[in-house]
Amino acid sequence: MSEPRGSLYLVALGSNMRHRRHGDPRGVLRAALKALSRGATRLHAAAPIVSSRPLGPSHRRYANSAAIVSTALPPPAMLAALKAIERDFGRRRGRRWGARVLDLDIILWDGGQWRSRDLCVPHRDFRTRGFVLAPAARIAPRWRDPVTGHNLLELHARLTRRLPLPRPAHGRAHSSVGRATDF
Ligand code: A4P
Ligand code: MG
Repeated sequence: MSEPRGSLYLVALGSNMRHRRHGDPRGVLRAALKALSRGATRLHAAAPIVSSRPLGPSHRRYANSAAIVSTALPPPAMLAALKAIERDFGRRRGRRWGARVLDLDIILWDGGQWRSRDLCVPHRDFRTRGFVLAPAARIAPRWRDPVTGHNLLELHARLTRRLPLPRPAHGRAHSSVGRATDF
């Protein structure tokens, strides 16, 4: 079977609910990583699964991970593919930030930035979230955020040292950053 190469995406995975077949949130993420290696997507790297304190109203701890995925899908179709996997895992849309069996977010895309009504890439909040940056920096330390110009290792170091981030340069696309070769 041919490789569906085209674009690379950095995808964040989160779960804080059990699944009747896959078990606890770690089991859910392991199964989700397998799902990312089927169909229109290929899994290139997966970060070790971490346990994290919930941000927001949910009381249950999360399992989080990150994956590098290749696909021929452009960003809106990639979002639709991720939502289809979430649905397969029984995700129901409910309260924002409510407990969920599986959350798959697009964090970075090697094509740079994407803005539409339903999709914002890079993900709006990833620079302030350790549960995204820690796993992501393990698998793609040199992948550069096209908005701030910092790579994931730098963003993670800045977050853990609580250094302020420079103001995002909204609307400025850096065409030469974030390519696969930057890992
Ligand atoms: N959307 C826009 N941009 C994107 C993108 N880059 N990737 C839109 C994915 N979706 C994107 O997301 C809501 C809508 O955002 C989507 O329909 C899509 O059109 P959602 O997944 O349906 O709902 P959500 O996840 O409840 O909202 P949101 O704002 O995505 O929340 P987050 O940012 O995913 O945060 N604490 C810990 N420790 N670990 C976690 O993983 N996750 C959350 C959810 C809260 N607290 C957490 C964790
Ligand atoms: Mg989400």
